[in-house]
Amino acid sequence: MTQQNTELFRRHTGNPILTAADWPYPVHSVFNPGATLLADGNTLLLCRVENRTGHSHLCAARSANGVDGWAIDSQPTLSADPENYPEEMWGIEDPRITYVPELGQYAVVYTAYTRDGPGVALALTKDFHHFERYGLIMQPEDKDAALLPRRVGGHWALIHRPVSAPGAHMWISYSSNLRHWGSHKIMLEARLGGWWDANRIGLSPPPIETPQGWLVVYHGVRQNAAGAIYRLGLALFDLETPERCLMRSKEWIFGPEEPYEQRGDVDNVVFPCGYTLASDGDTIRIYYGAADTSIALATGSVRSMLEWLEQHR
Ligand code: BMA
Repeated sequence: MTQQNTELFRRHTGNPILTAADWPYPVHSVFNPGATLLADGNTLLLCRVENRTGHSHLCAARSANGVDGWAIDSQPTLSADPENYPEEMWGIEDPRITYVPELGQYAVVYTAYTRDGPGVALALTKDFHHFERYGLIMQPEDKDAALLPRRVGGHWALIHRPVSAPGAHMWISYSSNLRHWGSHKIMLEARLGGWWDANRIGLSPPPIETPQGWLVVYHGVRQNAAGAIYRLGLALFDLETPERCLMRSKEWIFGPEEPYEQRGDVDNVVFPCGYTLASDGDTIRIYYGAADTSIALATGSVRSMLEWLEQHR
């Protein structure tokens, strides 16, 4: 089984591809990047960067091949702005990027770290230099959110992960204006007991639109005596009714195995917030935070992910 799973995603041999040492200004750690392919063909990563205050901001890194030669912004690209957005008082984290053709803009959905815990914030941008902030769109405690790239049934759709006792599940909500959200539906529940994805799950990168449905890579958090282990699983959702789950994997597809994933500020974490899809429509590059310390890359195939899900549902 492990062998099969290893084949689903191939880690880049040069991992981690980005670390704090690559940054043009002093930072403590870089992880959990959102990702997108820009119109000029460059890969853009919007990285979560933590400095020695312990708070995070977002910083863009661009590369022609998506692997190396990163041009990193010389200062923070998007910083917390607690004077105008008090909900960002403890920083901003974990961006998910969706290109929205109808708006001709990228939607960046990120975590605003409020006094009452994480909430979901939205900003739109055309160029990752100027941002139009919408502020908090889901109150705490809520995170792990991404916008779908197009309307569903005439409405925008946001996947997110509110926390409620005793569990944390994936939800989807709808809006006509990106500001006011309703028609909340549960999308995927954390399992119970001994499962790898018991009690706490969340969306990882934005969903991948395929002819078979929205393919979702989600994370499951397994608590054990030594702490938590963050691993990834797959689920498929109906294209026009995305709260309808068509298939869900029993096993995880990717977990911390390499030293840079197992040891860091937070041990045993693989946490992707973004991917890019090659022009063949199949080759997928997943960019992930490793142990809340550095950024790593793994490559896979959407077709193989769908086949694997069919076999392991
Ligand atoms: C999650 C998020 C991520 C982080 C992970 C492991 O809850 O806060 O930003 O990578 O925990 O610490």
